Amino acid sequence: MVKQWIGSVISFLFFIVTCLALFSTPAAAGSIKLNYANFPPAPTFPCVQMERWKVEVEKRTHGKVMINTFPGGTLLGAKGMMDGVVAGQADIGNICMAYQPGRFIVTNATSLPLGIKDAKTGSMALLKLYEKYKPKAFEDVVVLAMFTNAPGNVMSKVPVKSLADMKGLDLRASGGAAQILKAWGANPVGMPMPSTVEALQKGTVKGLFSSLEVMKDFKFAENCKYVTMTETVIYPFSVIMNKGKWDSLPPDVQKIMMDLKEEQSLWTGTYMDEQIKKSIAWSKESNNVEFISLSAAEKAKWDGKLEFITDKWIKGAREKGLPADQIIKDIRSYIQ
Ligand code: 3IO
Repeated sequence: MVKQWIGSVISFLFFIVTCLALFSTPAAAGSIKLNYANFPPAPTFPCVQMERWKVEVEKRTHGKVMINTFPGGTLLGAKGMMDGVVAGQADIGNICMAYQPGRFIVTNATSLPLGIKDAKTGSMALLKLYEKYKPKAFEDVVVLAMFTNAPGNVMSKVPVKSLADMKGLDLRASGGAAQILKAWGANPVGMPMPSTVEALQKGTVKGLFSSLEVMKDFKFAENCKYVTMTETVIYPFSVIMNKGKWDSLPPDVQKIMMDLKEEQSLWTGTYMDEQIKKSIAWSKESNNVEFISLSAAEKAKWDGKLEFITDKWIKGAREKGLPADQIIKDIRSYIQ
């Protein structure tokens, strides 16, 4: 009796397992294909993080999702990225929010001169800010990651040692960083990072204001033999997905991507901070770049010129009905 009963239980279990195997076979490998657009060249950090995300997603979905990556603006360029992803020209895209400053008011508050010390801190603060406020600017897309570059320094063809040297100097920057250059008396020239290569070669600009990994990744050290250490202001980035495409994904894939969001953001900030160190060493060794530090007194003068910028942002954001003071308070507490 008992033996017979155990026998039927075993055959029943066997039946269940067979059914599961037959009916829940995962979708065929590569059955979901996603296009991921990026604007700068493949060796730069936004594209390195893109390749890392691709590998992780393909691994964690066991190949059910395959990502086709398009670096170097081959699918969408810097300025058309957001609208291109909303329209579905690419499924996924990487945006630099500084290229459309009026569009990303809340998240661009991270590029005020608030003293973010590195990319890891900036990336986590940006992601937290996004998660708390879920800004309207992102309502047509799904956010897959948020990160920042490291604080900006002046890379130039001429030495910059004082505010007098900055006066009227044509330096490339965008968004919040451009406002800071202007406050220092320089002449900010707005353009996305990839256009800077030609602008420097032609002499349209005398340098740029951004994170130092570009000295190596874009070989700017060949043109810019001087770096002035200002360690001021980051650029916020986001990886976004077309909403319709997102809705079409199975829940297990969506979960894998959401579980990756914070991890990917942190990975990118950490990677960026590492690249800065390598780029500084490389610039000194291979191109003899001179790194200029401002004296404490000079630095105080530079910082003093920036005090009005945050107040001005608060005033403008308040007028748009945003909780401006709280946003600044939150960023300050996230970056402590
Ligand atoms: C950046 C943009 C593309 C590739 C590498 C980069 N490193 C820093 C940035 C920030 C940026 O977009 C800019 O305009 O300085």
